[in-house]
Amino acid sequence: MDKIVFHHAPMSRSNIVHWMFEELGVPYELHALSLDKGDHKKPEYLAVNPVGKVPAITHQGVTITEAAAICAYLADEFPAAKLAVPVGTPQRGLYLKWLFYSPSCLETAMIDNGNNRPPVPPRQSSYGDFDTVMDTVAQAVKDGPYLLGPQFTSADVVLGSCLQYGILTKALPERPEFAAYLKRLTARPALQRSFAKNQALFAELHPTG
Ligand SMILES: N[C@@H](CCC(=O)N[C@@H](CS)C(=O)NCC(=O)O)C(=O)O
Repeated sequence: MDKIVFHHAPMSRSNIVHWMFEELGVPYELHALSLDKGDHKKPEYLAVNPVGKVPAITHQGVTITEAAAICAYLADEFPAAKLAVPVGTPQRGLYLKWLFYSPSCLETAMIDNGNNRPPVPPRQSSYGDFDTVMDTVAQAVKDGPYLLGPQFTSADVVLGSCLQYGILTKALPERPEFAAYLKRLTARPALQRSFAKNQALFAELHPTG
């Protein structure tokens, strides 16, 4: 298999992809960056991703950015892990819908809310209005255990990460449906491993004293 290089800054959006790798259990070469030290704006990394943001992966000569796209790509590349809904399956459309909904609607609503941005007219907004997004996500996760029912997919990695971050930073409300869903996600050994590894990596990159 062609080597996958993972350009990763711990405790950032690239934790989403880190969790994905833990779920997949596939090998990769870690290229660790410190956002605090500005590694992501250095020429070596700008040659990989000219936007200077993480995450990114490089595989088979192609660099892929955007956490959700990377997770979707990896889920398709490694079908044995069953983190994607295969083409030809009716649920595939729902799977893609949640993968796209998270960055384009949930995350945007979260960032607007967290920064107290005045709402734009709902017809122009990609997500409509904040309360509708909250109700939509609550409805989607309330029965569970996952977005697509019994199957855990990369859409849970993407949307669950956003939800977890938003609640932690108080940019999203604590709703019982969110709490129950996050409890199910944080019980996953892959997420627990990812969190522990990212804490250790962050400490290694940012020694104190
Ligand atoms: N839309 C991108 C956003 C990536 C992004 O904004 N990453 C942040 C880390 S959380 C970053 O690299 N920030 C550094 C900067 O912009 O200087 C994705 O979902 O992957």
